[in-house]
Amino acid sequence: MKTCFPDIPDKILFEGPTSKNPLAFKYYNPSQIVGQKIMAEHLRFSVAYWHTFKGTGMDPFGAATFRRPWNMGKTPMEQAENTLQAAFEFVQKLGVPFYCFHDRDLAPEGETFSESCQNLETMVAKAKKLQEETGIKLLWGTANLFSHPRYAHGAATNPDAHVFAYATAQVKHAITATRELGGSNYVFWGGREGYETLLNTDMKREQEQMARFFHMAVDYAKQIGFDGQFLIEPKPKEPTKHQYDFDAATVLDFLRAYDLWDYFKLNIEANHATLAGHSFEHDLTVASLNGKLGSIDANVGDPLLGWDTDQFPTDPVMCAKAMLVVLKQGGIGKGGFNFDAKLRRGSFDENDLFYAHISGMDTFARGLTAAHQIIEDGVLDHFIEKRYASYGEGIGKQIISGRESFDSLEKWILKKGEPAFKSGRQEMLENIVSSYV
Ligand code: XUL
Ligand code: CO
Repeated sequence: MKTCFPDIPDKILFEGPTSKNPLAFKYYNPSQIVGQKIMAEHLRFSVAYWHTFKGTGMDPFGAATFRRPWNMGKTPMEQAENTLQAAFEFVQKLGVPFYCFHDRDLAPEGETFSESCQNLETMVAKAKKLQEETGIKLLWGTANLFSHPRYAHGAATNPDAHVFAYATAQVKHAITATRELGGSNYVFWGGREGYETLLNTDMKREQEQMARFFHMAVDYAKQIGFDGQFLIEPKPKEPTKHQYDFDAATVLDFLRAYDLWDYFKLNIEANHATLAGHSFEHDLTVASLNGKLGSIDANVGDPLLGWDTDQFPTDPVMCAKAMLVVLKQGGIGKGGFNFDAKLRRGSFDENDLFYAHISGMDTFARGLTAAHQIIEDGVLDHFIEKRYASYGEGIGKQIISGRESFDSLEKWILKKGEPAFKSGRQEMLENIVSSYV
């Protein structure tokens, strides 16, 4: 097939912050060393197949605006093959090491379950060949358990055992495909695992079913020797009103309660964290301090809109705060930064896909270098250390040692009286962080 991106050079290059070329990186310089690693190894960027190659620009008010040449083949399988070619051309030109897919955007759903599996197998074989030829790797695979009408009431949490069984069979093939392609991770996003009304829902049963489903997935991964990391991606509100995987804290509690702790980490998505009423760095921190930050879906919501707009990140301060969390845990490990982000409906040119990814990559690169320097200079760490210094001596040290009680501390207070007032210096610290970006 001929090129899908004729205006784009073979490779998007780093030209530095003074460049005016919109098809060049200003900050993302893959080979630049930041601390112990080069930028490419820190950021492990990935392109999301569903938005970038299968996104249509459709919204509830209007039809598709993206007319991608690769989605115009005669049959669904021909379209899938054209899309795969376009995807590898795009990822290669952008110079990103990874991609991610849902089973149903790599290969179309067939008339029967067997035909769907066959389509997937055919496309996996083709993807494997292109991976070998280009060196591009799979960051993670996943299954689409939310688009088909059979999943209207959920997949693993569906009240109908028949649908539960269908979902497990589908995921079996998605994990197999991910293993076949050497995927570093496999992601579980609940999709419709939640409910609309308790008038028709047994919440306890549904959560138990979800746990059962995860245990079966763990067993299957062991059975076939899949050594990728299992990740759960929390998200509140959408598509169901009450999602069981609401945020990082909710998912961690679920893993503890159902004996799944050792088998899963989290894939934290910025726009999901903010939909849950948290900042991106909050949910990253909740995951990280529990040793569970496995990967990141790099996007951003619109502060004026209350839904999952999945935009490309453009705020380097937000990215610096995120990168502080990642650097402090020693990196993102087997995970990466997957642009689960889409163009606005009016940005319908193929070239817009490049502008968007370049912008997101530059923004994260700025966040990375800023966070690294903030840590090197110890500005925040030093302040935080001083803020808690009272626990390192005197009564604070005693409290930590476990030797104090309500009674003994009351006696101490009766002697010492009121504590001194100490400012948290929030505005000063905010200005310090922006001065590094
Ligand atoms: C949906 C979402 C998904 C997951 C993978 O909001 O983020 O695309 O990342 O299923
Ligand atoms: Co996501």
